[in-house]
Amino acid sequence: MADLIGYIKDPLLREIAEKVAGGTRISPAEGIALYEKADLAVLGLLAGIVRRRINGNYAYYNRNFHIEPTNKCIYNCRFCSYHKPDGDPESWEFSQEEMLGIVKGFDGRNVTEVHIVGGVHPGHDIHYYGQLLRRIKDHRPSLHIKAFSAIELDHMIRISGLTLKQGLQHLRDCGLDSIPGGGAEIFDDEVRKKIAPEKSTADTWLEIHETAHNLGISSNATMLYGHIEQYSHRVGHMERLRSLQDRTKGFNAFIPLKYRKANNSMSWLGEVSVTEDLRNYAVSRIFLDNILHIKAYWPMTGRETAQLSLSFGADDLDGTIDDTTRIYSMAGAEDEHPSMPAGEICLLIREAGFEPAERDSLYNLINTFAL
Ligand code: V47
Ligand code: SF4
Repeated sequence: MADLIGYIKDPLLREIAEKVAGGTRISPAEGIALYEKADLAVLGLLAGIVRRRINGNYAYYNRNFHIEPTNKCIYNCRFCSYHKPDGDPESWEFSQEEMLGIVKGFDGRNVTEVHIVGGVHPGHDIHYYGQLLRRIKDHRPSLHIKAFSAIELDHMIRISGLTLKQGLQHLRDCGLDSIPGGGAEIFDDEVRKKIAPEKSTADTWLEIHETAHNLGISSNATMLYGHIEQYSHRVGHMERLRSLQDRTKGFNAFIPLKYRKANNSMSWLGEVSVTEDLRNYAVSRIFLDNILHIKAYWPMTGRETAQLSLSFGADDLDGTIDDTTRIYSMAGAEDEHPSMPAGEICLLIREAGFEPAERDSLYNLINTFAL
């Protein structure tokens, strides 16, 4: 593949391409140049080189389900189609019994992970969520619990009067295994203030993840793109993640999340194209040389874009989900009842020319035999 670089005519792009092929890190200015100047074919070529260097021909997936404890939220992010204030007739919350009931519904079924994320409930503190973690672990000790975005953590720890370190230590002791990537949005303060004015700051998001990493709790990172941000904001966001990863090595995966326009107050912006999605996967794969996995979260992208993204740097499709999330269908994603059996995920991966690899939540291989 590296021989093809000779066909790149633009001198700056050829220089960047040679760096990427040689395994040298690119600068933020070069990241912006890729977004601005490189066409889809060049980006696919370069992202493919990095992807194969890190992940070979594997495309990962896992067997998971979600619990969304509540859609009640004290914040009002402009892009969010999901949240309702406490007391709103469309607001809801599960009791701990009901959430445990969801976990028990998977008894005897081959799942390895539960992903728990919801709105920022005004009254639920760290002791409430700690108890939930303990009850899930008591019931099924081997289930990996990936739970609570940094925004939920910030609130639940603050109202409990603990420091971040104490709060995360407590949750870890209760059974928290890793932290999902939500709430990162875009780190640039100006853009963040416009799309999520009340939300925890970028510095807080990063501090929570760094504290967690230092306590041995790994995490994911997201980036919400395709709204009012510029390419420089995307690169600035990834640069902050890349430097944190240099210090801690605690991020498992990076998950670009395309802004979806249904039922929220930014709908007038529309949505970016699938081409832009693929270009964005590719630049993130090239830029984030120290985050091993790029996840195409299929309930949000749709199955076809997720499949295509494997040729533009993504190496992970998330999991089987089993119709347990509503966040994206409410924002306009095509799959109203997202659920994909492992066999179907494997087929999709094979059709794209890659080898399906079932993983656990920390990307240890579970198996690679054909399903
Ligand atoms: O932070 C909300 C995003 C995130 C919209 O870590 C929207 O494995 C697009 O972080 N259009 C929460 N995106 C979900 C999340 C996640 C999902 C899957 C896997 C993992 C993981 C993490 O959802 C929020 C926000 O960025 N979001 N509304 C919308 N209209
Ligand atoms: Fe609340 Fe999260 Fe929606 Fe923001 S994105 S309003 S924090 S549920």
